[in-house]
Amino acid sequence: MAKRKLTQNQTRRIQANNAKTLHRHKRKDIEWQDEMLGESQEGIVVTRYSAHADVENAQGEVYRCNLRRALSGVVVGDHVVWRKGNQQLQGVSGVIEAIHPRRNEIARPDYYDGLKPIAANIDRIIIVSAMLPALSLNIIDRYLVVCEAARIEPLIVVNKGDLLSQQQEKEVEGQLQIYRDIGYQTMIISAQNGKNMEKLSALLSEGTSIFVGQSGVGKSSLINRILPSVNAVVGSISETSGLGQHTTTSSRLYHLPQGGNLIDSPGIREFGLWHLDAEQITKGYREFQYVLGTCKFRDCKHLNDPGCALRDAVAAGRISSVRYDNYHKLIASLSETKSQRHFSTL
Ligand SMILES: Nc1nc2c(ncn2[C@@H]2O[C@H](COP(=O)(O)OP(=O)(O)OP(=O)(O)O)[C@@H](O)[C@H]2O)c(=O)[nH]1
Ligand SMILES: [Mg+2]
Ligand SMILES: [Zn+2]
Repeated sequence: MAKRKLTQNQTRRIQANNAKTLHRHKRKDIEWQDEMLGESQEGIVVTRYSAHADVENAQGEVYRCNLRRALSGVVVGDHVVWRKGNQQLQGVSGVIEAIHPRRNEIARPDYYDGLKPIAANIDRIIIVSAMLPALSLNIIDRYLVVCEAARIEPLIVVNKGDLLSQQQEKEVEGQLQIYRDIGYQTMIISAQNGKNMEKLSALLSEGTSIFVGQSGVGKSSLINRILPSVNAVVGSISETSGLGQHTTTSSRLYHLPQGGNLIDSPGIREFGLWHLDAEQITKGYREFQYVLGTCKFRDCKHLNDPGCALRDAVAAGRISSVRYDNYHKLIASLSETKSQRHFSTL
């Protein structure tokens, strides 16, 4: 293969991975012997760090645990079987021995680790965006594809509503209408002045919800607004790049006083979807499903193909042209990222 110059991103990833490997090499795994451990008990993973996980027992006590070797995929929200040690070893209190089967999971592809689960047993994905760093419908669509694939109900929120002028708010409402028209719930909110926060909190009282979205959109700030005692760390937006600074580094599950659980998650730099194929992406656009079967050709790519029912629906205004364009961008990015990935693993 011809030699290509590494992009800045690729160089950064290689360096980060190298540091991770060195860290793993340095770390000595604790060997828990059977006689050092108490009875098996049930628990739920409330935080996953690179080498450990915090597990909460039925009494609400949290213990830092090691993972048995085969359980490296443990994520926040996992129901696990674990055993408490009769003493702490290097600050660790026990060990996770098994994971109960997951009801569902959300995952993202990682350049080095393959498909990486992010969280498990989720009832609601709250896609958080904001005008600052930038409101991107493309990113919202990416998350929606993931929600549809995992069959988890999404809620689309635009945070930092306090920064919007009346005119801007009208514009954002117009963009959100695209999603309301196809059956998604949407809301403009503000962690700063509390706009619509009661409405949002009311929706969270059942099941487990997770905040997802780019770094800097205000996920942790929303956690602090809903649960002031938590005091989650909040970062600033970089003045030079205008981007968030990846402040939250591990997902964490909180219990809400009115019932329900809420997970804060780290912003993801590039939310790739190359673990999904074109067909799965197409299925992720729920409003396309009614027309897809009626294209003239079975292998219609919905671009310039004659007799494309999808394109006709866009022309007739029955399907949003923004969603249609994003769809094609997503399909195109799929092949680009796949070839990039091939390159980066060489
Ligand atoms: N004006 C305004 N600023 C907000 C609001 N919510 C959050 N911010 C600001 O946005 C910046 C980023 O907030 P965070 O809560 O750290 O964002 P995050 O989504 O948790 O970011 P990561 O942890 O990096 O993924 C901080 O400077 C917050 O003060 C809001 O409703 N209005
Ligand atoms: Mg955060
Ligand atoms: Zn078509």
